[in-house]
Amino acid sequence: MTTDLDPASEPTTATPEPGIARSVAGVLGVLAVAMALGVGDLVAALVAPPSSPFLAVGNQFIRLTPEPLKEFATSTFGVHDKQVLLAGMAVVITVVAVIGGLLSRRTLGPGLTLVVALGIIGATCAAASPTFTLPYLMAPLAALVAGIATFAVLHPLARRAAAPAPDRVADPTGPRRRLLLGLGAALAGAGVTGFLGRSFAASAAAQASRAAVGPLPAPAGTVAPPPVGADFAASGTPTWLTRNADFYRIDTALQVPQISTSDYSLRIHGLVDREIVLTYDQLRRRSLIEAAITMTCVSNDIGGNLISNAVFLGVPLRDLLAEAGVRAGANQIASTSADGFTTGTPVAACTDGRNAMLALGMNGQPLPIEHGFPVRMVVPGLYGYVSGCKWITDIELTTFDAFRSYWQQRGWGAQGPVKTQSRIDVPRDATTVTAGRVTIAGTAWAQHRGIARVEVRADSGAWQTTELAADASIDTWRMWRTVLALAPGPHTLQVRATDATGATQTSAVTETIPDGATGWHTVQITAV
Ligand SMILES: Nc1nc2c(c(=O)[nH]1)N[C@H]1C(S)=C(S)[C@@H](COP(=O)(O)O)O[C@H]1N2
Ligand SMILES: [Mo]
Repeated sequence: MTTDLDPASEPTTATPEPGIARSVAGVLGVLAVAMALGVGDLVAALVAPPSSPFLAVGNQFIRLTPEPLKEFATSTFGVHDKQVLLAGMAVVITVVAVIGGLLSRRTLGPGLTLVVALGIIGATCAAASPTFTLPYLMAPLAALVAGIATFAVLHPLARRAAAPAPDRVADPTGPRRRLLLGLGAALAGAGVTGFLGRSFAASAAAQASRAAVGPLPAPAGTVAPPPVGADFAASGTPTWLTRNADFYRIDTALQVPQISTSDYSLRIHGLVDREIVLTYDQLRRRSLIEAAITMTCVSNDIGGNLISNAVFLGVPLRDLLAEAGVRAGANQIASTSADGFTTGTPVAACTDGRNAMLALGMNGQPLPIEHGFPVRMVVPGLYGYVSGCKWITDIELTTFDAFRSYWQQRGWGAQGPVKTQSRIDVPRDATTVTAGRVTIAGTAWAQHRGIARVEVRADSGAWQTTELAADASIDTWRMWRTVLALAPGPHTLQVRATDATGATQTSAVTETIPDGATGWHTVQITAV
């Protein structure tokens, strides 16, 4: 064991002799932390996936992030906000680890203190998970032990390698070799545990379970075939149906819940006459409905693309609610997902005859895992944050006074009816078109009211009514197109929609928070 033999160097810390080289010290810090995170991730994958220290910290960050920052993240990074968060965390943790290593060039203390501090942060975040149970502490604990052990083993090796020559007469390259071996082993250990952790977490079990679902039962009754001419994709709008792989994805899950149908059950309770518990098989054996439903995120900015359309197959909510017997006074359905996220849906929207359902299928396939496999709620006409609970495991009949859902707790509206909106898909903002007859095409939506008219105008001129695509359903988006004569020069194009109740989309621009953006989508183009 080396000790500090040179007290004279204390005040300056500039004497490099007995200290570990800066580069090596930084690497030590990073490897100790990497090993901790790798082991933590692996143990979490085996014991309790949400307790992975790295992800637990990320999840806690998501839960605590102040609204404006979260809004900025979704509007700037869209559906990639999670990757950006994880990358940002990796950078911060690396910097902290390097600093920890650098502070430990002579003694173990500072580096160990840092590893312990990170361990405590990891454990605290895991403990703050809404689905916390005692086993959640195992992964952070294992991470802590792995981090301390790695640092405590590598540090003396590095000290010896940095020690002056007398130590090494017999075997001059020995200490360096052993250090390199140690560093290599730690790197491999962190890599292998991290890789295994990630592979186990992307549970083969849930994927296999989804593959084993097989063809879902046909819905009862006849279902209208997808309408012909429901989009103007040839003119540049999205296709009427969105492929599962292209369907927008928004959730707070850094790690998507992995559930096998055999483990799945749903409880319906609260203000009901009879509590019901249903397995996946019981759900799929019930009478099913199928309907195209356009889902929209409340965080969709004017002209944004957090909107998609799919055919969902599922159990009508009104049947389940009737069976449970909703008590008088219950006006809210509080839904909880396997990862603790909650939505709060008006009971009325699930019993008024619309196609509100617990969806098992999406576009002819079992729900994709990231869209809620095995079961999610879908309610036409409501934003996803109040109605689209994915990985749903619990439904409690309650009141709006008694329960505030995840996003309501964070300042968003209790009720989330989708606002009438429209978007210009072509030409895109800040592009150049050939002057003359220019095709303008786009998308409009007013779910569960329907789109009756879409108008466009150039340069604040007269509004011109556009051609609407085939009317599929009041619950789905509607594409539109027209041709405008545009002279050479800059032009401002605007669109507004009128829903089937006769209400025209407001020009007043509002933020997405608390209950959805309003305002006309406007693009600036140049005709040449
Ligand atoms: N479990 C869970 N369900 C959730 C969310 C979530 O974060 N967790 N986000 C909601 C929001 S805000 C939206 S817009 C929709 C998006 O559904 P999608 O990802 O299938 O498009 O899911 C809703 N359901
Ligand atoms: Mo959303």
